[in-house]
Amino acid sequence: MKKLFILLLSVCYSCGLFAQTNASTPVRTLSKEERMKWWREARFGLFIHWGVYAVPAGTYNGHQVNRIGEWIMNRGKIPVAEYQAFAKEFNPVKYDPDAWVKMAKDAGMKYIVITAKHHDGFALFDSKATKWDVVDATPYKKDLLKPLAAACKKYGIKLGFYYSQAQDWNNPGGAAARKVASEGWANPDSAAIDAYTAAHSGHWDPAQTTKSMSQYIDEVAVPQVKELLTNYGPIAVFWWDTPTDMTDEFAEKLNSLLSLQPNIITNDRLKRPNFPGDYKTPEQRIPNLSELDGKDWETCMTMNETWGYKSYAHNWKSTETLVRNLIDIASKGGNYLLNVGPKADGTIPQESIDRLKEVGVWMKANGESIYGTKASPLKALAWGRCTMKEQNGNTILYLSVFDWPKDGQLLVPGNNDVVSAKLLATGKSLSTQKVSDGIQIKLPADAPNPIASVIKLEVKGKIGSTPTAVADPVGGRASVN
Ligand code: FHN
Repeated sequence: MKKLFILLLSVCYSCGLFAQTNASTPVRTLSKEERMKWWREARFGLFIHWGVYAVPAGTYNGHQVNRIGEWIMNRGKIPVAEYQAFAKEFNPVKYDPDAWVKMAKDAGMKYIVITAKHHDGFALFDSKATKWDVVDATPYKKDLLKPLAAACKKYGIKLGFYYSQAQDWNNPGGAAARKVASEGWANPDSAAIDAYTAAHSGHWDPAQTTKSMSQYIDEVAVPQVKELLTNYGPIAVFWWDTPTDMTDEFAEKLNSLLSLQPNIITNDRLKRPNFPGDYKTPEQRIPNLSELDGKDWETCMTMNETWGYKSYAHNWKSTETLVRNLIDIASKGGNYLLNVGPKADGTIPQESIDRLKEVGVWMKANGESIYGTKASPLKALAWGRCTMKEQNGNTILYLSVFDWPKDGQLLVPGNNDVVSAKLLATGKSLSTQKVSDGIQIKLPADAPNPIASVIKLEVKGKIGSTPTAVADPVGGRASVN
C-alpha cells in the first residue's frame, strides 16, 4: 500500500500536477539555507553570453554599433528579417563544451550560467515553442545546451540558465526596452525611428508587435522555461534578466515553473519588487560594504567592454584586476560571475582563455582563501583584503596582501591570541607579535605573488569587531549597456 502511494505521488509530481498549486511559492524540498549552501561556498562562476549577435560581432552594414554587442539588434534598429538572416552564418563547428567547462574548472570556477535565450529571443536549444532557435534557424542544427549539461556533469560544475523572460525582439509580443537610435550609430533616419519606437513601446519593426505580450508569455516564455527546466537534468540556477513590461501575473506564471527543479536558486530580476529571488545582482560593479544589507549577492562583470562578442572590443581587464576583484568580492561575502563572449564559430576569444588560465594559477595556490569563506570581520585594510572561516572555536583569517609592506611588517587589527601564521601558497611559517594596535606579522622581503600574496592567520576564538566600509572597490565600474 505504502509503495503504491509513493508511486502515485511520484507520477503526480512528474506530471507536474503539484507544480502549480501555489504559484508564488514553488514547491521546495530544501530550505533556502540548504539550497544556497553550494552557491555561498562556490564564490566564483562563469557567465557565457552567446548567440546570433556574435555573427555581426558589433558591426551592422559597415557601421560599428555603440555599446554592448548582444544589443546590436536594438541599438542598430536592425529589422527582424535582416537580423534573422545572421543566423544562417551562426555555425559553431568549433564548439567544444568539454573544453569550455574544463576551462572554467581550471580557472577555479564552480558554476556556469549561459544565455539560453537573450533579448534577441534566439534559443541556444531545441525549442518546440518557436523556430527561432539553433536547430531550426542555423546550419548547425544541434542543441547547444545538451552537450554543455553533459560536460558540466562530467566535471562536477553546476549549470545555470540565463533567460530573458520579457525582452524578446524576434518572437512577436516580446518586450523591447526603448533606446534612442542615434546612440547606436549615426543613422540618418534616427528621428523617424525614434518617433516609431515612442509610439510602439520600444519596438522598431511591425513584425515585433503582431502578437500581445500576454501571447508571447504563454506561447514562448512559459513553454521554453518548461523545456529548460525539464530537458537538461539538474539546473542549479535560473538567471532572469530585464523585466521590461513584466506584470506580476506574467511573473507568477514563470515563477511557478521553478517547482520543476525544486532545489534551484534564482536571481532577483524576474519582476521587482514582488519576486526578489534568492540573491541580488550588482552589475559591472562591486558594492561597498555600506551598500550591503545581509542579502546574498553576486557581481556579474565583463572581461572587456561587452558581454556578447564584438570583434573590436579590446579593452581587457588585467589578470591582476580580475583576481583582485574576486578577492574583494569574497571579502564582502559575495560571488563573482565573470563573463566570456564566444564567437559564432564556437571559439572563446583567446584573451579570455589566457586570463582565465592565469586566474586558475592563482586559485590553485590560494583558492582556500576564497571557497567557503565569509566576509571580513576586520575594519578597512590599507594593504589588501581579508576573508574568514570559523573552525573549531577559532578564526582563520586569509589576508590577501595587494601592497606588500616595505618594512616587512604586516599589521592586522585585533587582539586575539595567535595560533599560527603562514604563507598559504607554500605553508612557510611566519613569526607574529602582539602590539598595541593589533597583531604584527613578519613578512619575507619580497611579495611571493605580485597579484596577491595570502597569509593564513589562525587566531583563538571569534573576532569581535564589526566591519566598517572598506576602500573603494578595485576595478568596479558602471553598467554599460
Ligand atoms: O541587457 C542585459 C545585458 O545585455 C547583459 O545580459 C546583462 C548581464 O547582467 N544584463 C542586462 C543588463 O542589465
